[in-house]
Amino acid sequence: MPNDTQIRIWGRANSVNVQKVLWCLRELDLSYERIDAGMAFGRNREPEYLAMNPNGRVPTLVDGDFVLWESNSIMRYLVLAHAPRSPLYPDAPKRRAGVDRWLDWTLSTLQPVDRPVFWALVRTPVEQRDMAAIQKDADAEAVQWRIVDAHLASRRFIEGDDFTIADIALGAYARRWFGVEGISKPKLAHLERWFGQFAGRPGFDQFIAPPMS
Ligand SMILES: N[C@@H](CCC(=O)N[C@@H](CS)C(=O)NCC(=O)O)C(=O)O
Repeated sequence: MPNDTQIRIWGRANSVNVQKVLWCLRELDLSYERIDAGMAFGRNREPEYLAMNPNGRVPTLVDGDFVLWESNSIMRYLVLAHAPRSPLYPDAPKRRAGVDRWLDWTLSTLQPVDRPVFWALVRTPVEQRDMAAIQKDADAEAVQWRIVDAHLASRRFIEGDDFTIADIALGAYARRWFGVEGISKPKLAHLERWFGQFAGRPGFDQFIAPPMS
């Protein structure tokens, strides 16, 4: 394993945005140290943390004297700085733009519809759940997953033959979508087939597949 122990990741391992970064680090075979922060762990509202990341959110990357927040930007940086020839984030402008649009779409479109469903079914006590409202939110999320499903009809991975950081970003959310129970979800065969390829990838098995919390 290369000597990259100057990489430090701040953030709890059950955060989807931290999980993306951890999966990416594993794909790149980079070593790092992770420090728990956020929710029950606290630390992210302390002045030292806010000096690194004024949002008070996780993850934050520290690489030597370089500090970066925003999980998708961290994934891009990790490839460009530590594995610039890696197909995880392709060089060719059109291929890179294809990857970038899914990274942007995940933040702008998928995350807002995933959040209420995930929080209601994973982080809310059963007796406090309003299942009718949750089903409505799940239906709104399904609309977005149908777009991914249709795109995958003719592609092995989201942007073609190569696994990229766009698969990581979408895959981390897909694990939540497939993992939540108690709502009705449409059968999306292409999405299922695509998601089924990730089992066995060490970063997926270690950081994404474990029980959600
Ligand atoms: N767009 C940001 C979102 C960061 C974010 O909202 N992180 C959540 C966890 S997924 C957070 O910090 N929540 C507060 C906490 O954990 O205390 C990113 O992708 O890094």
